[in-house]
Amino acid sequence: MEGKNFIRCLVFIFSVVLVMVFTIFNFPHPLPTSSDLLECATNSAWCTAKNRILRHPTAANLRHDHTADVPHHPLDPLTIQEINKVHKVIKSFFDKSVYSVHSLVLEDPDKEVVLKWKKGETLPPRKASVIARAAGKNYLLTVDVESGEIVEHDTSHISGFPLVTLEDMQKVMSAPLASAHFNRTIVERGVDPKDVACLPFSPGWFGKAEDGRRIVKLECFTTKDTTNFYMRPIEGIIVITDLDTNEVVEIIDKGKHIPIPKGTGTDYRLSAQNGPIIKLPNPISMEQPNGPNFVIEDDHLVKWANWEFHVKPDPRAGVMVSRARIRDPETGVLRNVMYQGFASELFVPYMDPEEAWYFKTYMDAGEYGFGLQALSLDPLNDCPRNAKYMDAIFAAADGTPYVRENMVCIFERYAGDAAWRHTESPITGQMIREARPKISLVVRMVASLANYDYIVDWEFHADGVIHVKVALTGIVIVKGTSYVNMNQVNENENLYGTLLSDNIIGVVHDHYINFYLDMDIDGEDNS
Ligand SMILES: *[C@@H]1O[C@H](CO)[C@@H](O)[C@H](O)[C@H]1NC(C)=O
Ligand SMILES: [Cu+2]
Repeated sequence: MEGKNFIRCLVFIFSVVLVMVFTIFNFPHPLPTSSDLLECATNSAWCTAKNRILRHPTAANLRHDHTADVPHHPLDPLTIQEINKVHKVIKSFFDKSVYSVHSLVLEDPDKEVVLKWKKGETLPPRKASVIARAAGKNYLLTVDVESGEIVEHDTSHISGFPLVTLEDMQKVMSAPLASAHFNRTIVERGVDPKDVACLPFSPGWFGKAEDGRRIVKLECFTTKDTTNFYMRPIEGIIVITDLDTNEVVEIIDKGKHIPIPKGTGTDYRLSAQNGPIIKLPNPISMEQPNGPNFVIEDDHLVKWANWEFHVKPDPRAGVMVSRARIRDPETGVLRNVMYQGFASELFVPYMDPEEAWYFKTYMDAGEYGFGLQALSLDPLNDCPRNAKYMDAIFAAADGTPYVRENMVCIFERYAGDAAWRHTESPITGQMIREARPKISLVVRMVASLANYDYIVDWEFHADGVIHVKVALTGIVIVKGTSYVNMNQVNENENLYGTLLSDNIIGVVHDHYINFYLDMDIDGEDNS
């Protein structure tokens, strides 16, 4: 590559590839109980399964003990010790009143401060940005980790609510069962309330009667005769619930004539497949006889080929890539490329105007936390053998830290392709043949947002390309219908989707993913 043209070769292709594949994955137990979620001391199926949601840093079976971790870089996420300190401050701030923490993350120092900072220098003051809720009020707090000083910001001009925590979801799922009306209508449809699973979909504001309340709509399924309850919706029932009090505000009870789709043939696990033979391929692995070409310094700084960047797990954004720089091959100087990049929001609107569907406009990052829903990766299946893993330290709703193991994997990818090659024609008399392998570096996480699994890759190439790929897999969310055949559908009728199987419609919808990209190619004067 010509040195002078080097900068022109810094081409950034951000393409979002949405691949809808109905694939096979293991979800060990559909509904953990709240005690599993917080303690995991019991030997329930959820606790003994691979993917635990929360693990306390004291758990003896953690792969890495993070209790003594210290920050090395101004953008390093808060450590266990730092979160513990902030937790103490919040607890005394709220005194004895009940509160919930919806976000507790590092308040990033100003960009100029980060840009000026050099390794070995003392870190800028470590601060935590906290979003909490108590007595029906939102709090936006900044806590100085060292001094414990707490600043409460005025939130009176801000509308809306903080994200729904895992604990909120856990708690609200059983709310409908407290309603006799709900039980009655469920039983009338031939469903035993014991088999019901209700999930909180699309929090939001749905009308004046709910003004000022943190409202979510629950949609319910039956888990009877299937692991894949998503295929067995109890269509038309929407339970409007207050997330703060767990109180059922209203039950929309329509669609009584719509049968619940059958459970047979819905198990997505490989072990349940029959008919055409589907089997997992033999294991494949890539050799790196001389070891990997990258290092992760001080837990978060990745150095590979000519690239250097900072990676951190974030409860809302999933993975944050910061201070991405590339070494100029002529001068050896590290040149700025991107100050920070992350998935800022996912937006999934369904396009069915019916009562039980119109509000399904998920904003997965802001409503549920793209990172909070990124569970532990399955080594060798989610990432290749040569991958290294990064754990996340997040704060639970009570403000205490927990460890999400193996949330991010980093690996070199080599598909056997050449990056550049040339063989000189023998007629010139020059015996030259040179081929350089094409290797890239991938930073990956997988967020499981209820039915969907988003695989997000930040792929770095030695020619300066950063390629962001999003793949979508998991299960489609469906709508119950009385139709079993398109012959029954009046030609003027709009199904707002496709009849996929007996009594099942796949509703038309989109997936939008927005990225925050602060590009700093050779300086901040970028647009
Ligand atoms: C509804 O059914 C569930 C499960 O059988 C039960 O635990 C609950 O008490 C019932 N609720 C009411 C209000 O009867
Ligand atoms: Cu979809």
